[in-house]
Amino acid sequence: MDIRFIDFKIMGDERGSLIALEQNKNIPFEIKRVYYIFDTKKEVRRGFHAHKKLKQVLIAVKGSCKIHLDDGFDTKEIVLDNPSKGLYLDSLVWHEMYDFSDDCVLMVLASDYYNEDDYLRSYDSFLEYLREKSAHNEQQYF
Ligand code: T46
Repeated sequence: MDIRFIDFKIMGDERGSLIALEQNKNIPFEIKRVYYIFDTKKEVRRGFHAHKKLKQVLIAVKGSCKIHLDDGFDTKEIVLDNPSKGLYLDSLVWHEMYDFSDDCVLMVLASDYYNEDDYLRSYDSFLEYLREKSAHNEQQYF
């Protein structure tokens, strides 16, 4: 699975640290939306979807959480626990977030506005969408 982390430059001095996020620079798309998830209980698991088109960068700006990733072939568990590291999440990756620390603030930069039609919210519909897409690509190729 092609998972990409982005290392953000920390501009620190004796006063503390600062990170700047810029669209089409250290964030590889135009940023249309920012949201953040916080006060999530440790035992809660959320996500359980993939996006058809949306690209996102996830950053644990405080605390930590884990992410389960699944592209229909491979799965991976990754830990986000560093505000200077972003997880680039391409479209068509099933993801679940879990094991949130009490203080976790998970900030997400997204390439588009909120659109419920972009969500594949059942695992079966995700696999079906992948199958249809690869059949369509094969047809175009031959
Ligand atoms: C994702 C992961 C990482 C909105 O109205 N606008 C928004 O921009 C968002 C993100 C959500 N909502 C509504 C939709 C639901 O009624 O807020 C409620 C909670 O959203 P959801 O259940 O989708 O939350 P998560 O944590 O399962 O997923 C979120 C994002 O929705 C999703 O795109 O990739 O975080």
